[in-house]
Amino acid sequence: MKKRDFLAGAGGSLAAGALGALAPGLARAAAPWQPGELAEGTVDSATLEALPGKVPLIKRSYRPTNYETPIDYLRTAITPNNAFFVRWHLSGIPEVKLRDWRLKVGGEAAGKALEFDMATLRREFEQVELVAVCQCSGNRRGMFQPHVAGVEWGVGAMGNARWTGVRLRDVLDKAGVKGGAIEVAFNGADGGVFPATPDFVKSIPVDKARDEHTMIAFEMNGKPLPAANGFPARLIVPGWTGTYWMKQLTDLDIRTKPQGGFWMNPAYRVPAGRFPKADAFATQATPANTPITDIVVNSLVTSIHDGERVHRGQTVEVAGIAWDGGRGIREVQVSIDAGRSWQPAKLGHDYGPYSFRQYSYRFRPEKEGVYLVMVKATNARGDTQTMNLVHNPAGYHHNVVERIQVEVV
Ligand SMILES: Nc1nc2c(c(=O)[nH]1)N[C@H]1C(S)=C(S)[C@@H](COP(=O)(O)O)O[C@H]1N2
Ligand SMILES: [Mo]
Repeated sequence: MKKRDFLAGAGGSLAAGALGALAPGLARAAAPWQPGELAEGTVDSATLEALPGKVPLIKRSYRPTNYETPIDYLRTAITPNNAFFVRWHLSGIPEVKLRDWRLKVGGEAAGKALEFDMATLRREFEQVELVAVCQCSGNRRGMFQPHVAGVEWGVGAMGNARWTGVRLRDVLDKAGVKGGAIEVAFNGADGGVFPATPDFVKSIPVDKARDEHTMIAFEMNGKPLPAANGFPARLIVPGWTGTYWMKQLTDLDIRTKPQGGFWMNPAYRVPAGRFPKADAFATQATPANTPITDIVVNSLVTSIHDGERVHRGQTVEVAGIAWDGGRGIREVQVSIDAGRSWQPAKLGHDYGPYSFRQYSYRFRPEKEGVYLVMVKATNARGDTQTMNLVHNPAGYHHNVVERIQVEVV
């Protein structure tokens, strides 16, 4: 089947969905620069396509909708709404109308069941704001060697935004959290198109749910959430990977038992002991593995690409962003000699520990030749990026120090 036919067909069968109406007039272009570590087929099959209200993003899959942010939009500390990446697991994504939308709170460990519409949610609880990174667990999966199965993301399955909403804790406390509560589970309005597809339901430990920074957001950078990013409300689970950031949030379930289901286990697991110092998720951990929790410290170079050519005596700027799971970035170091020596980069404005932090470092190569540039971020706890990939079956936590060749002529 040719790509045109595929898009036309998918558009037809999805016509009722908010994102389904996008197929007919999709703007398409060749994809921009992508990391050299991606498989050739992955780079070749990626095109730029504009979802409604979005600039052209790198399409990784159409159904479900998985679109990656091009590196050009990751130069700023805050990612624009119209360039923010889009990740859905299931293909049944309804168009949620604000007037029909309700948030239900209940469960065995809830004092009582409650239901909110948007006006009540906004009125009854204090509004809070937080700048925080949403990064897909599988960001950079496409760069794994050997290859692992899943969406073949490059470096742009992430974004940073200022979120406005209410504290999840305040909403839970209104219902009442009983002593036996161990997890809070949540569901969104989306579903599978086949009954056999497991619904996307996730949970977090009750302590993380009651953390003062965990929130139900209805605004992103001062605007209502885009449909593709979860209108009208989504969870913000600062420091933890995107899988917990439930979009089109409809249900909160205060639980006395661990949440089951495919998306809690076997999905979204990391092998026990391979990654040091992660936030615990004790009610879900097994001897073999544990749910992925906080984001590992990482950085991205956005000013130059591998294979860049410059002239002798020209100033080269090594700039980009660094982030982690909420300890905050303490230092970004740059090497221009393949890791033999390291210099500190200048850090940009501090938007708080859950945010991207910009950095920049300048040098002027006087000699011709190939300079191997590396960037390494360290967080406030002293965690730093790895020099070699820590392999794991699902392709998570890729935070290998980038190696960028700059040819000086
Ligand atoms: N309802 C719903 N929420 C969801 C998902 C989903 O498939 N359905 N995917 C999650 C995952 S894995 C990620 S990485 C983030 C992506 O958020 P974004 O699409 O706003 O970038 O949404 C999360 N919330
Ligand atoms: Mo994700």
